[in-house]
Amino acid sequence: MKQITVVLATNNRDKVKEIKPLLEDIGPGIEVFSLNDLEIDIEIEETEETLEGNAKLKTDAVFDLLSKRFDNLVTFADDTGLEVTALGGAPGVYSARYAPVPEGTSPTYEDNVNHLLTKMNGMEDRKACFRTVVALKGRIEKNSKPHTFESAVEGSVEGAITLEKTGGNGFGYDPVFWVNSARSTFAQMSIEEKNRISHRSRAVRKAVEELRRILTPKLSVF
Ligand code: ITT
Repeated sequence: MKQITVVLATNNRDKVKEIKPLLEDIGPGIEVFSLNDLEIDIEIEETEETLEGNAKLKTDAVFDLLSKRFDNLVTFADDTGLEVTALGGAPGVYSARYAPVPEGTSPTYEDNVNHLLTKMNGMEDRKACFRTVVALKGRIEKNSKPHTFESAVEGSVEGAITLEKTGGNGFGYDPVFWVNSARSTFAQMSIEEKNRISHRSRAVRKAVEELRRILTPKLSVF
């Protein structure tokens, strides 16, 4: 089987740490790289209003950049949003840019978490949901012909926003995201524990199934 290169179209190293172990068992002959592994510095502006739209922007940009460099290429992007019921679904697609900061700068994880806690001060309804869309775009040789494909899958997890930060692991909003089924915040979990139940792992597992299906050669019927 030909070597297949999967490139994770993200600049977020925390995401890469979670995604890579989930991609290890797609199959033989598959190598997974992050943009950082390939020393690629590309800033992709997230101009769409949906997670799916933004995930596709990322796969499109990285696919265009690398399709000449790799013969059998799959680009893989994750766009994630935290949706808080009492805030009408905010910050949602704007989760990375939630806290107001001076023009030309980006909020840190801590800025965003503090802003969320302030916005929710005194609110009783703390229900929230994390949603991830994983987009795939690739071109591989299948049955001795070039085969191009695009797809998107989603994963989510229900929870609640805590009153204060708890736990030192994870990233982003993890210290304030209480997972009902685990009775703890994501920041109190190891990567392995988070990967058993998270929005991202659910979307990534669906993407892995999709990839296995796409990469399996069709049997000829005589
Ligand atoms: P890329 O676009 O380069 O992938 P990003 O950090 O901009 O990286 P997103 O737009 O998908 O990624 O994520 C929006 C923000 O949501 C992110 O910056 C974190 O603050 C938060 N976030 C994403 N996944 C999370 C998770 O699993 N746990 C906690 N917070 C998360």
